[in-house]
Amino acid sequence: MKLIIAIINRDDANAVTRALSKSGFSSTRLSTTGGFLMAGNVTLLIGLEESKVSHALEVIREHSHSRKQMIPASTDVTPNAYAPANVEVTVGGATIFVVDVDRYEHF
Ligand code: 2BA
Repeated sequence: MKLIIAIINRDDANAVTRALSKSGFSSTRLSTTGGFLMAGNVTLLIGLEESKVSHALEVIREHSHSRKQMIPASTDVTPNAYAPANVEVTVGGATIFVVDVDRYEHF
């Protein structure tokens, strides 16, 4: 058995979870925060058979879209300094980890 940990954009979360459910995958949705942008995102936990991992990843990929976001080039605020220019970062899509599950119990 495998566990997919999928960090996805908050704006895609409903579409992804709906599509997963429609395809027969159970998922648990956690509200999370990215450590870099400190913006809300969503982490999905999906337990499944190894043979179904590719299908689940395809469903997630289909409904996750990367976005460009502007952030300050520096967070240092130095008195009398020019305001830092913004830089563009590309926020995925989805960040996915697939891990082995040693044991699964469901009571
Ligand atoms: P954040 O940590 O808020 O990162 C948002 C986006 O900021 C990243 O998009 C990336 O484009 C940029 N970024 C992150 N760290 C950076 C750095 N040190 N320097 C410059 N730019 C940086 P994604 O890579 O698509 O990541 C989206 C979210 O996925 C992340 O939100 C984080 O919550 C999660 N994530 C990404 N990689 C991860 C990893 N290796 N382990 C755990 N979570 C991860």
